[in-house]
Amino acid sequence: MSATRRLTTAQAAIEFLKNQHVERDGAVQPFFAGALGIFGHGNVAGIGQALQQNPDFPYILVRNEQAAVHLAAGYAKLSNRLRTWVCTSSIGPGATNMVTGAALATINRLPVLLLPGDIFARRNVAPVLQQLESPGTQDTSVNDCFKPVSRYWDRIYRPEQLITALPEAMRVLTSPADTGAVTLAMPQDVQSEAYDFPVELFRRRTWLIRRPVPDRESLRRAVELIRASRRPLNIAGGGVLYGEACEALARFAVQTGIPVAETQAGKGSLPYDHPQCVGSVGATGTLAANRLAREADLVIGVGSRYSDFTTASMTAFQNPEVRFVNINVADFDAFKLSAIPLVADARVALNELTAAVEGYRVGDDYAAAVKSWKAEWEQEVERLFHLGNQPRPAQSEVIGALWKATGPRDVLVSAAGSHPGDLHKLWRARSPGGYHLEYGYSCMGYEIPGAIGAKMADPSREVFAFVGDGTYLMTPTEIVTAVQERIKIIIVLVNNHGFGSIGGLSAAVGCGGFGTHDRARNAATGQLDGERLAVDFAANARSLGAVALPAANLKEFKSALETAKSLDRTSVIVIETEREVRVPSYESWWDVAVAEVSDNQAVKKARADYEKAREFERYHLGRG
Ligand SMILES: Cc1ncc(C[n+]2csc(CCOP(=O)(O)OP(=O)(O)O)c2C)c(N)n1
Ligand SMILES: [Mg+2]
Repeated sequence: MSATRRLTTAQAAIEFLKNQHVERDGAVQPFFAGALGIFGHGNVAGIGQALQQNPDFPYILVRNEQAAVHLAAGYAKLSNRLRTWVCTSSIGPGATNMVTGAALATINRLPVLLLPGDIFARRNVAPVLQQLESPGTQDTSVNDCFKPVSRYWDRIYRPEQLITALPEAMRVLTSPADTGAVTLAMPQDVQSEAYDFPVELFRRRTWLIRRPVPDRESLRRAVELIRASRRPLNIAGGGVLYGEACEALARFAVQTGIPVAETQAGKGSLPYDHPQCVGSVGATGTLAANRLAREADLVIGVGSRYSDFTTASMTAFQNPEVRFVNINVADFDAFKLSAIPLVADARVALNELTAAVEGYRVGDDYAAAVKSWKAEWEQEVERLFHLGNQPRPAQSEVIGALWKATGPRDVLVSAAGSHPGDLHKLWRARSPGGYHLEYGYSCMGYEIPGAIGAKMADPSREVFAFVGDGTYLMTPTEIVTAVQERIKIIIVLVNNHGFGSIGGLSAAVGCGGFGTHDRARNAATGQLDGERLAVDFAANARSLGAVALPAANLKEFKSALETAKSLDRTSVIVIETEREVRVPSYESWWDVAVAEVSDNQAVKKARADYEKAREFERYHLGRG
């Protein structure tokens, strides 16, 4: 008989998780920083009790379960996916609050482990508080909602199921190709049940984060394509950062002269002033990158999932001869756009390519075009940073002032609103991880908990959360968690009185900004076009424990930034901007389907333009 330890299911889970480590490039570290969550009757006596008896596995109380998952995702993102948190919730609403966070983590390929409480496995006392009943089966609960948004999902009906479920959870969480949210639903009664677990389950384990090499024949074909290409373009995605392949990318780009454009997740792969860096690409791309993409005969995608923003809804690549080589650890992504798939680690594949294409260099004309378009773009950024708009500044000026106040290692966190587009174009990234955009799910409410997670991942970096008024109103409450944990972040709240982004989109689809302004119900019209809502953001921030720094203009904004930097507490800077002065798009578009029939002239016109623009959408079915 092998040795056993008698523990509850919850105690065994925590004991196991505490002992999991990861190793990459020889460096070993614990995979979990601890647990985040909120207790209710569905986890307090099980997981709650287990956490209490494991003080070396820190527990952090958050204010909303969704925010716990965002915090874990932000932490994992700035840790290049080598560390994360466990998120625990009660059953019912506490659990379903985490579904949005799970989707965000899975879409962004960020590891988070969720342990939602679940209904009684024993069933005799059903329906328990918050139980979803079904007349057709007793084997369903709200936690089934996690199935499509988890990369691994399991329900632990018996204590011994942990012995096989936990290693599966770790396999997925530590897999660069498969990672995302992992959900282990934990029925409330089972959490507290004792079992004689094998001692082996609790030994220290180290999961090797592999760096797979590309297939030889695929590499040979990719090299052939590169050598034959005259207008090649690299697209750097999140995989470059997560795989710590920035230097390898820089060497490849410098040796070959191939310019590097960046996705939201990949921005910061090269510093903005690197000669080969042409900035953002796609729907929110720069002039330089979008022109290069349009004419490219070869696109080398590194660690990208080719979202519609990157491909400008499949209109970005117009050269009829364009081919793709995709370096990606995931088969799924590597095969996109009929590419030659290099299913491999980004760093390894780039190093091998660099050696194999020695002697190849882009032509002088192409290099000259890259240089001059890049210079033209930098001038455009300067223009937008200094519009001098009165009486309120434009958002681009706020971004410019913020950029000047930040240091090269500082981290900028954002996710939704007009900010991701503006920042993708204008932010001058200077270090890997410094540009932290959650743009897989673009989830309003990620910014504050995500920034707290980023700060926890690297306390040596100053972390800024850039949020709109709409986003702030959705989840300001994790400020309380930041205060509780004595964590300093700087929140920059740009108030344009509503949804500037969606308001602009609404106008573009012929709907005139309907439902996107912060205005009261108007008794005369029956619409939301009454007086402006007088939300006092500074008072709100103060009430939650932050230092509030309202700024009436750009000058005050700059001085508020200096004050915020000098503090050791979380602060919220509030600045009003002019909603209608926007950053344009640059020779690009995004497919948002306009109503096909309407009596409204503006909608009809938008539909006609839309149909014309759609003619540029392409399938990339490859050749050979
Ligand atoms: C959770 C969630 N709900 C809805 C949306 C759709 N959406 C995207 S941007 C936006 C408005 C954001 O407003 P604000 O934060 O004020 O930024 P602004 O658009 O004014 O720049 C909305 C509603 C979203 N991305 N996330
Ligand atoms: Mg707004």
